[in-house]
Amino acid sequence: MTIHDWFDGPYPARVRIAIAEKQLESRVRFASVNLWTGEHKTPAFLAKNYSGTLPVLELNDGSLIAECTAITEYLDNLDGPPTLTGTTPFEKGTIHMMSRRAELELLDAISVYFHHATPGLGPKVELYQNPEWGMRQRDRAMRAMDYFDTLLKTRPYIAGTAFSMADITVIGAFIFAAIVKLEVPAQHVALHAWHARMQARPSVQAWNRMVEETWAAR
Ligand code: GTS
Repeated sequence: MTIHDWFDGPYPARVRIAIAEKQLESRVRFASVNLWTGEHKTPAFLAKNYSGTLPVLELNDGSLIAECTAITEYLDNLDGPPTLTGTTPFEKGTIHMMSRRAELELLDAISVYFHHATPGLGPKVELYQNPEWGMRQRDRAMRAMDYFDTLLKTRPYIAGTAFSMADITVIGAFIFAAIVKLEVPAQHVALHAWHARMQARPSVQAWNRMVEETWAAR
């Protein structure tokens, strides 16, 4: 399997963390697509993913799966535990709901803020920007931080009692928040405590290490 991605991207991080959680590293190779030069918008890449976004999973027979949640579901169904997308119908539904909520309200909102209200990937890639829309999404993300903080006062993980894809989505949001220097307010104690626990996971530590080492080697 090949993952087409960019090493320190927050969305690619979601899939890389899922791969590490599932211990599938030996079955995957990574092919770099340079976001900063707009390689993800070239005809060759758009033929792999109509949306022109990373990451994309390419199977050995050439089949393609885009979208982090879809890729994570595929990987999760390859092998045994840990389960990232749930086992029972209720778990599956709840994890899907919470991951989608984390995307819509938090991660995607931060991404829109980045692309519309900051220089984003630069003028060659950001062909249309709407700063007002970007700032609204920034506010939306800040409201979502409050929501997830309240939620985590009552449960250890985003979707309930077990680590799941929904946690990985919020981890991706923290990664993007750090890139755009959007601070998670200190008063969100439960959210910060959850994040500290996530940072201790070997999958997240491996991602942090990989990013540091890649930057150091550049
Ligand atoms: N819904 C998609 C998914 O879940 O895979 C969103 C993917 C996405 O936005 N990926 C970013 C991207 O391609 C990668 S990164 O920002 O995390 O590095 N952005 C480039 C662009 O031009 O939107």
